[in-house]
Formats: sequence, C-alpha cells, structure tokens
Amino acid sequence: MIDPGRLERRSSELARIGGTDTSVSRLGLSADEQRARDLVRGWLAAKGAQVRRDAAANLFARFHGEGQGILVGSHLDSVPEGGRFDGALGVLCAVEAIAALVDAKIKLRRPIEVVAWADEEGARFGVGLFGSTAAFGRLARGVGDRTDRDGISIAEALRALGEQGDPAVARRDPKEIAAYLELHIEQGPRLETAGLPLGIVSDIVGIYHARVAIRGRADHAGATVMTARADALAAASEIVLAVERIARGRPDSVGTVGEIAVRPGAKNVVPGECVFTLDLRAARDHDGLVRDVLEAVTGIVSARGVEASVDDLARVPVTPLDPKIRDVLKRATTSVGVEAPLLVSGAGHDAQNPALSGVPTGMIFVRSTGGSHTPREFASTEDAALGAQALANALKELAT
Ligand code: HGY
Ligand code: MN
Ligand code: MN
Repeated sequence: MIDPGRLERRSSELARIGGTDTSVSRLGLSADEQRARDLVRGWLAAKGAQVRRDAAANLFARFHGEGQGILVGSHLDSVPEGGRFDGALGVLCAVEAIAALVDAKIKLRRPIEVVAWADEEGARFGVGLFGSTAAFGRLARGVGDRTDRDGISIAEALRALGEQGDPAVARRDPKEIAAYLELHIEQGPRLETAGLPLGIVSDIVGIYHARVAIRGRADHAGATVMTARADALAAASEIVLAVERIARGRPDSVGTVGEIAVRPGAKNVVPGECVFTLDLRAARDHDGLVRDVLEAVTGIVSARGVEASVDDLARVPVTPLDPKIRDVLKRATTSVGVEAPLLVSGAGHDAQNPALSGVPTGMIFVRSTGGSHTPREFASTEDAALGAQALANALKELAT
C-alpha cells in the first residue's frame, strides 16, 4: 500500500536539501543534487534495488530480473528559488509505488527501474533535459564544454561528482526499455479549475532554448547623441517585446526571455553588449514560432545597426505520448476513482527523450496550485498519494 505519511515525511526531508524555509534551489550537477540522489538511493537500496549512477549523473535503481524493463521516475534538480514538488514529486511517487509493489510481494515479469534524471532544468549550464538527453544519446556535440556563470564546465562538474566527464558515455539502448512512466505536478491551473486530482498527458509542447548575444557599441551616456548610438540593450528590449507580440499572436504558443545581462553594466555607459535567453514553446507549428522570432531578431538588429549571434541550446519537437500507455494510465487512474482528463503539457519533461527515442511513454499529472518554478507551487499529500497509487497500478499492469 502507498503510505501517505511516509510520502509526506520524505518530501519534507528532500525539500531541505538545497532548500530554505521558503524555496528550493537544488541546481543540476551540484553537490546538493548529489545529496538528493544519495537520499533517494538509500530508500531504494533498502527495498532491494541494485543502484547505479551513470556518466551523466543519472541515478538508476533496478528491481528484479533481466531483459526489457519498465523505467519510471523524474528529476531531482530545481530552478533557482523554485518549489519542492517540480520533479521531486515524480521521484518520490515512483519510490512509493515500487515500495508498494515490493511490500505486496508482486511477482514482476519485467524488471522495474526507478530513475532520477540529472539536471532537467538546465538552470546552471543552459542545457535542459540534460541527463535524459544524455541517456538517450541525443546530446548536441560539445555540450560537455558548456560553462556556468563561474566558468565551470559540465565536464568539470561531472568530474567533481566523481564521473569521468563525458556525459555521452551515459547513452543506453532504448530497446532495453519496454515503457517509460513519469508522474509530475501539472504546474498549471487546469486540474485545479476542474476540481480533479489527476490528469493524463496527451502531448508535450515543442521547446526551443537559445542564448542571443547582441553586440552594439559601448559609449559615453552623456556625450553620445541619440542618433549616433548602437545601444545593445535597446535592441534587446525591442526583441523582448517582439517575442511577446509574436507568441501572443500564435495559437498554443508561449515565448519568454528569462535571463538577460548587459555589459559593461554602468548607468553612464551606453550598453555595448547584451546577452539574453529565448524560451519558445508551442503545441503545434513550433517551427513556425521559432522562425518568426528569429526573423524578428534579424530585422531589428539590422535596422539598429547592431549585430546578433544566436547560440542554440536545445530544440525538442512537439512530442505526442504513446496511445497504448495512455490507455494503461486511464485504467490506472480510473482504478483509484479518478476520471483523469487528457492534457497537453506546456512544461517540458524528461519523458520527451524516451518518447522521441521510440520508447512507449506516458505521464500522469498531479493537481498543483500556486503556479510553478516558484516557492508558491503546491501539491497535497492526498493528491500525491492518489497519483502514486495510480502509478503503482500502471507499473503492476506493465511489469507483471
Ligand atoms: O522548463 C520546463 O518546462 C521544465 O520545467 N524544465
Ligand atoms: Mn521545472
Ligand atoms: Mn519538472
């Protein structure tokens, strides 16, 4: 049986790693994320799992047997000043679900592997879905050389954790995985509005992440007339508003500039350089959204006499999830008394990597309130326990 008390206690214990009393900042490939893996490793090993960490710092805990297995899990890292449920709840519920099957002495025909993906948020190095992208062999070349704000590279961060440093070594054969399941908080308001505790994901939006560097000309803020400027921040500001206008004008699309930095960054110097990020998502015609924004960037910079370079960080297509796994999750959620609606995920998830690698993949959403990527994010223990029970039912159907 699922133990809501244990789920709640473990959620609090996990939230204290990299957390303050208000928020969680457990960045990918950090010592805090490793401490979280160590805590989860202990829980899984105590239930008899063989536990290992791969070259990209993903944690895998395998229960029973050889051959094609069922993979279930989520991620343990967070955004800076994030909430305690994004990712973590999926790992906690996977641990709870497998414990329920082991305690009930369910005979597994297929192995079950619980996974805690490393650095899903990409908050430190800019590469989202990092661990699962490495495991499914989809990393872009040279990713190991990407650095954080302190100039530490992904390779160096992996070596600091005791790995060799090349995340591509983590690649595993998707054919050894019969199905992938992930439970995650919804991170939006639809289940809350519908008054429902669980949902099932039909598709995950396409996501494009990039870093744009605008090069203008630093100059004296007082002695440089307005017509003689190449102001990098003014150009970037026009692009930010263009991103908003374009995304607003397209169906099922969103566009965000979440990070921005100016150089030299002094009040009396015309900004010479401005670097900012693009996060562009759409449930359909994602390529059209990306194309429209990049065309706007080109138009604005040429009109202003500045230059732009675009560094692609990640591009994941719109990802439909597997209809047969959807049916399994439908039966599993109905069996806990919930008529779970089908929802498109506006958030990206590690599940996109197995799905895009041909692994039958499904996701359960748990109702969350207060938004997400913010300390306000919340999911009730009652809803989480219901989700864990549904996950256990789905695992039982797939693995026995
Ligand atoms: O950004 C996302 O959608 C996910 O939370 N990494
Ligand atoms: Mn997130
Ligand atoms: Mn997440």
